[in-house]
Amino acid sequence: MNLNEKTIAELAELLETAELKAYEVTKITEAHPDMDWDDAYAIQAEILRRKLARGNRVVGLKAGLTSHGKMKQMGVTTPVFGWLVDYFSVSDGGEIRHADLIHPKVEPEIVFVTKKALSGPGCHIGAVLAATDFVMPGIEVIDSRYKDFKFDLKSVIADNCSSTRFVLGGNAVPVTGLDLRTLGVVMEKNGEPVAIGAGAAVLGHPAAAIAELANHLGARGEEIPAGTTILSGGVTEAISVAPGDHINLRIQQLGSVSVRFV
Ligand code: OOG
Ligand code: MG
Repeated sequence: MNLNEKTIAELAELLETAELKAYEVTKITEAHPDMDWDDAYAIQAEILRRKLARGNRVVGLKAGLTSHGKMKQMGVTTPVFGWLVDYFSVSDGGEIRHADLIHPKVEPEIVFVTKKALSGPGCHIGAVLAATDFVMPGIEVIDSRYKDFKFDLKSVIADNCSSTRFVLGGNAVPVTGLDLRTLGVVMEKNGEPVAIGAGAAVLGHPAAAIAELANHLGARGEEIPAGTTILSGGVTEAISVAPGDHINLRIQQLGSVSVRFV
């Protein structure tokens, strides 16, 4: 680690305040070009610590930058991991106030809910499928706190991977007999298909994103507990939204979920 505790606390405060007050900031690697991966995850953890101290609770985890579409859009090559807290969750068919956010985008995601703990190193898709209770469709809303939604990997990790809201819905389907690679994914904005893909876009198999998360946590002496909801990462590039937009995500065999921006 190259940053001291005070700098980590200051950067966490900067990024969390930008999130809560919905304004953009300069990406933090400009002032701290020497920060490393551990610094980035330490800032992310400090933002979570602040929220937990205020009474928020963790309701899920996420992997991001797991598909070719996302990596290409953001110009990066490595998956990143973050957490989801209570007020991020929006009900299916619900509304999100655009003015509460900076420059939100939506992503179509296959969401896993576990029934057994998963730990790494060595976690693989077989272990993930054995530990999965069910999968379901989810719309993730991301909102980078950085100017023009532009960042590098360390900056985005510190910013909890742009997390801000998510919507779960559709059917909760057990994975037995389901080929997650060939599940078709169609996301519509105002009735027009704007993002189309299949599960294999996520690391060849969406369960691989969950395995990578378990391995990432394993390297830190942590695991994915049973009963965890996990977003496996946008299948396609993220789509910008404006007030008035209605988003509907359909995933083959998993049903649909929708949200409206007001
Ligand atoms: C980082 C978050 C990426 C995903 O599903 O790929 C993410 C970003 O693109 O802002 O949530
Ligand atoms: Mg995502």
